[in-house]
Amino acid sequence: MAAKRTIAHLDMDAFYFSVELLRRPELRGEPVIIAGTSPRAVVTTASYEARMFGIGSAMPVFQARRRCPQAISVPVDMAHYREVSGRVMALVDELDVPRQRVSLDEVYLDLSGVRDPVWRMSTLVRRIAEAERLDASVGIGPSKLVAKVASDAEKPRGFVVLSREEAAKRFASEPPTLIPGIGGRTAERLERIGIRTLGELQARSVDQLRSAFGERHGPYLSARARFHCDSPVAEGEAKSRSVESTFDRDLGRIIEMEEVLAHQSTRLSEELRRRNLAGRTIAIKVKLDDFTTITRSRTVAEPTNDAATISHTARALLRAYAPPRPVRLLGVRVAAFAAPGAAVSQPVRGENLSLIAS
Ligand code: TTP
Ligand code: MG
Repeated sequence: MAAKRTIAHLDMDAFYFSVELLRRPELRGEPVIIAGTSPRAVVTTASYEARMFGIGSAMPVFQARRRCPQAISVPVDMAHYREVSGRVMALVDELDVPRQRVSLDEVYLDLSGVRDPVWRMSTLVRRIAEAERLDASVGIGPSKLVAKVASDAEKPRGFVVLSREEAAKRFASEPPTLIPGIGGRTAERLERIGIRTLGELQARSVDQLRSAFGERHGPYLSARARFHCDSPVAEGEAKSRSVESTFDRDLGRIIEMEEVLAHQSTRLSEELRRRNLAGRTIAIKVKLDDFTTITRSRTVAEPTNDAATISHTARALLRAYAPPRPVRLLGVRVAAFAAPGAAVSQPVRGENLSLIAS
């Protein structure tokens, strides 16, 4: 059995919004969305006041406006958020423990063997508050999974410490999608066999899940539901890179879509080359006008970062899928990177032809 681990997950509260608030204090207490300005922009984050209207990340701005017409819209300023994030991460680094930054506002720390991890983390939160005037939530547990879910459980300014068993019990009535790694599609399939909560998933035998979900996925679901997780806190480079864009108007013709994919493939290729990365899996993402989102992927023989190969594969995937409705978003991704290059991961989430690492 592996040695007992102590993992913390730190996640800044309403990060982009809180950063904006510092230079625009008049926004305090207001429903605010941070979003792009194109007609098809989506909300990157919302103030907690705006969230009370049911507004959340990734919601199209027009929909957010419908729910809360008085919401104040603030444009996204990535450069600024990146700078603030850098300073927060510098404070994290002062702890001098292994850490894995997963996005601008989210980081795992491996505090195994460190004395008084709870005190260390509360000190860190206080330092961030003093130095940057920003709040964060923390989860602490025996794994990344427990830590992540715990950090989310009492936001904002949450501080939740749980053992695996406590987590399994505490979140038993939550939907399976609470667990990172269990997405909407899996949840639908679970529901079809009568599983609506983590508790119900925990109660099923591995054998039953194996027959419903297969040799690998079945046991995985069973273990995740009971908060088993042994993935390391490792500052690897990003596992994939992608480019995607939401259009100002839906695309109906395949030829237009192919043009977009070709352009995206070129950008992605440049980005991969710059970072000395090449991957074997090429994928497309398509969002239809009814918001149905699909991804299709293909694995090629050799790791590639070649624009023509990426573009060719993306086009083939698009043709094979043959979007049944107008398309509002297209994206291309390259994953399954080969040799670990000298790449530095810089996760960016956003919209409108953004480069994304995950
Ligand atoms: P989150 O940590 O998911 O959200 P948050 O920090 O805004 O709010 P919370 O208090 O619930 O943690 O994401 C961090 C930042 O990443 C967020 O401020 C904006 C950005 N982001 C996007 O750009 N697109 C997205 O879909 C999400 C979820 C986040
Ligand atoms: Mg956050």
